[in-house]
Amino acid sequence: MKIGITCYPTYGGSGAVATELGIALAARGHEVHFISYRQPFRLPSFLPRVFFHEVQVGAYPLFEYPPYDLALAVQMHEVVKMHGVELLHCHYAIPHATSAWIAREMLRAEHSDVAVVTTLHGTDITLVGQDPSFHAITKFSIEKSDRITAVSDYLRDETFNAFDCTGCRVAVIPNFVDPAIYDRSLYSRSELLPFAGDRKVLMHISNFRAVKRVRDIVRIFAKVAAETPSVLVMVGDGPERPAAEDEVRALGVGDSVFFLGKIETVAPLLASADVFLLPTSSESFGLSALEAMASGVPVVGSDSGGLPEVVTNGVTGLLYPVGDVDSMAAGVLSIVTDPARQADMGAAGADDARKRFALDTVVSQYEDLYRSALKLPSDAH
Ligand code: GMT
Repeated sequence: MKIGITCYPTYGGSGAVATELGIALAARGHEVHFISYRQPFRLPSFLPRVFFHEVQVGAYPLFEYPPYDLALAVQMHEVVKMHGVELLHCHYAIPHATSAWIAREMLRAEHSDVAVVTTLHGTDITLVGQDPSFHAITKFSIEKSDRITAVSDYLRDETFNAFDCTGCRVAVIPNFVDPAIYDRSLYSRSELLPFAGDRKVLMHISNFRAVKRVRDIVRIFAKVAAETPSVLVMVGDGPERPAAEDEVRALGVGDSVFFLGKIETVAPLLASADVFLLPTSSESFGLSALEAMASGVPVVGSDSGGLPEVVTNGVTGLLYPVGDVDSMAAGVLSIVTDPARQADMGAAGADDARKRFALDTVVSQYEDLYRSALKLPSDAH
């Protein structure tokens, strides 16, 4: 198949999933065309059967808000015509699904066509899509997609609730990990994090937005560090980083908290962690938690959104009510002070990640969905 993939190319789970899906599809022989305003951050410079088409938005003094969605629609239309792309797979509803609908209408006016698949990732439904300025266009764009997927049961249900989308058929296809990359045995912690020494390593990776509750992460860490020698490694960047840094100063833990900034390849870091923290207020899936599990790292986080579908409470991690910093700190301590428990939970997470979220299984699910959108026989390539 010839597949166009549009995603946000910058740091974030939806772009990571879209890019790794495209790479896996190309490895299976499909031709993949990424269409976005920048090369996706997890896409290496060249791979066979993988192409990148940059969306250029023309500048004009009248444009206080340059219309990226229209430029994207034009680029999608162009790529379909030039390369015979059969299907556009949009990751994150707005504006990608809207642009794909426009591109398809343009093609139909020329007696051509393209199938549109939209994968809902999280805040496109739970936050941004519910903003009054985007609600109607989000609902419209979802309903006009040929196939819709959500990354968790939670997100599928939220889609029905938020958009009263009774006619929508939302297939749940979870996110996935490549076990060949997220493998603890491949990396050496002492080389990578020499500053940690023998101390326990608590880690968080995100784009530091308000939903991540980064102040809670620092508060949990301060309680743990008061009981056992530990460091906190914060990976990523975003609007709430100053708030986290404020909390570090306020709690006087600056000499054991390390902000590493945006890092594209996180597998070696995760393999160096003892516990992964994700106390987010609402996470539709929690790709970073899955990557931690695959790396043999127990997850301590909140019992909300789609996270309980990824982390099995008491088996591969510990989940508590949002904001319950005391319990989360006690949970971390119960893991890091009991090496056997930490090893069991880590091994259970790695095993579960390989069984329930294996790359091969999930990519096959997407292939089946594409074939059904294109009305191809189920085993045709
Ligand atoms: O929806 C977002 O906030 C953005 C998105 C991203 O690009 O990081 O994150 C969402 O998609 C990820 C990949 O499917 C999920 O693992 C994250 O849980 C989800 N974020 C939220 O729901 C807050």
